[in-house]
Amino acid sequence: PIRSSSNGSTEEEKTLAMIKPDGVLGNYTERIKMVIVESGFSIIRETITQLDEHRASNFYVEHSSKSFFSGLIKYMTSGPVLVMILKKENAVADWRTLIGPTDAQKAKITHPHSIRAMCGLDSEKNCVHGSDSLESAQREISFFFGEISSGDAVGEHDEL
Ligand code: IDP
Repeated sequence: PIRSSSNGSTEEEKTLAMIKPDGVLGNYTERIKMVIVESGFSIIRETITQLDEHRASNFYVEHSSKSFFSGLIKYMTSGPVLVMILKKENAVADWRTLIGPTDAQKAKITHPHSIRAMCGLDSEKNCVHGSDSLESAQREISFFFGEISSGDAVGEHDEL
């Protein structure tokens, strides 16, 4: 059950984080994980996987009509990705803040301490992914890890 809270700020949340192929191949994995832990997130699950065209297209289905879609799929299938479930209060929004804006070039100027500023290249090759809402987080966690994790607040007996 989801714990009730008046302002929502004390909810433990889970979000999906991904180090994209440029981040993995560029050897940023350990540095990014250090930032994650130092920022108060727990990495409760992780797996490394290689997306094929079908899975990448499914993951990014909301962008299938965009002009950048085919480039995005080519990029996302160009090497392995490291997928993690992160847990913390306000994990969804806080992870989005930590990764910075989509365009890594802009991130270097406006959010110089963000992860995308550290290891991203441009508006496509931006090194990391983060769920943009609780609903996306639940879908994306299920996408990679199955139905083990409903996104409900977790109690102390939760194995995750
Ligand atoms: P987000 O990852 O910051 O949430 P979205 O708009 O959901 O950004 O786009 C998903 C991914 O598609 C981005 O992370 C990036 O890799 C790619 N992308 C987004 N916009 C562009 C673009 O204008 N050109 C090329 N690739 C893009």
